[in-house]
Amino acid sequence: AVNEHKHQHVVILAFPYGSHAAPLLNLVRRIAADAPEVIFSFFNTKQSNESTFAGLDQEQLLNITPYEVDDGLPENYVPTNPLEGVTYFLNVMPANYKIVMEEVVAKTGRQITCLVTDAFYWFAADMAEELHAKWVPLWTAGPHSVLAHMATDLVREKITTDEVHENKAIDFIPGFTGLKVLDLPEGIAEEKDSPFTTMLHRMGRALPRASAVAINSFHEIDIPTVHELESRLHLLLNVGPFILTMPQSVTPDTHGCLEWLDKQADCSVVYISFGSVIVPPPHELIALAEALEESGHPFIWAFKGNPEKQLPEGFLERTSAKGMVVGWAPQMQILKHPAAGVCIMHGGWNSILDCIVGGVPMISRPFFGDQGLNTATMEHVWEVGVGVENMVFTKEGTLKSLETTMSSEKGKLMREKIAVLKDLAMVAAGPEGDSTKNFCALLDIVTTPQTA
Ligand code: U2F
Repeated sequence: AVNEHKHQHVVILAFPYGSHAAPLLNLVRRIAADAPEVIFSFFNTKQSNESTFAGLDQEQLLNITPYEVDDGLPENYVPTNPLEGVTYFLNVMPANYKIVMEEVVAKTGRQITCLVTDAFYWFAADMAEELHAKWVPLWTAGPHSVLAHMATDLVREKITTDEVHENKAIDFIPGFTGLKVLDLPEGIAEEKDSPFTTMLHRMGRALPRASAVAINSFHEIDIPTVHELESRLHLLLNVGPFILTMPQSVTPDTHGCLEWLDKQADCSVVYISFGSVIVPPPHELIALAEALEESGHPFIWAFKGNPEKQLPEGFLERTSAKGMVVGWAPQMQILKHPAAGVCIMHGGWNSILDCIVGGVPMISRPFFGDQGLNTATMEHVWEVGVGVENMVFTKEGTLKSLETTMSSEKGKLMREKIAVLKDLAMVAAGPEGDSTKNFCALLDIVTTPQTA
């Protein structure tokens, strides 16, 4: 295919918030390594590029060049939280991309032959058509949430406003048995006037136009859902879990978590993390800390913020022999350690996959987007964890969830069930596995010319 590659120019459009740009870059790095003659232009905001490309030198980047797009923020404006900039960004796209794309085509002298984008970018369907290029979106989350967005019109047709309030079961989408209307991401069952939910609705309608849709998941995770997606798309390519299939940047263990885990009993440690954007509200942090202290389980807490200020007075001192409160932690390594017992989390898709690959049951407190659906799926469909009582941390509710997952017969079953998912993930990512074969198909689609 080397000759065919000579004229190919793949443009990547990343979404610069949460855990979106990094997995996309990891996917592109693996494709680029196998297609040295193709050029890859990676478009993202300055800020997100800085963290996404941190620690990678040109040798590792090969034929990938990062470019900056406007983030839409007013001059000298500093957002107070990581998600505040999203609305500004959504307002300037896709125009911000178009400007830079034209410049890069002029600079490189190569027409764009394929757009690899975050799946959010519905507008790429039209862009690709105008360019006579292919469109390959990456859905960075799970199969249920993307199917829910694709089924938005169907959900609104089937479910009345009263039924939304009654939290009706969703019995008309394959793979959704056990799930209810209120588990769906906001803005699906009832239209919501927000740029974010409008984007996701448009995405759901646009994805069937893609040459192929890549997803950070594996075929066997949920066969009915995967089959339904396959029937709605030209081609669905499960190429995950990325932690097993794509190059990863290593998180250094600066606090010595792994050495500390070596001294703990098997399945005894509670690991706590809420991903890259969420900080639970103050009273919930306190309730969670109190529950942890009372439960007596050893723990590692990857804490975003200032633990001295935000945790109960004296908590750090009292628990210093039992627990570690650290900043950014080597999450996957921790969850793979035999001492890991349960993961308290927010239902973020990457963390769900980390738990599956680590074989560790979950306690989830979802906040937004796909997190509620991910939580309900892991609890009611896969039965590998629980959502916290009423979906907020209280001391009593958290103690109950810890008891269920760490000490009950039900918890043991959860551990067995997640071990089965883990094995399926390992097989999928292995040499003969589905995700490996799908990656080859993806590589071919992205790097060869459009036929007809
Ligand atoms: C958004 O997710 P988040 O970034 O909030 O959360 P995750 O999908 O769970 O990803 C967190 C990643 O950060 C890693 C961890 C995951 O790969 O291993 N990590 C770490 O290495 N050390 C730490 O101390 C803490 C985390 C969004 F909010 C979700 O709703 C979506 O499901 C998700 C995917 O689209 O993106």
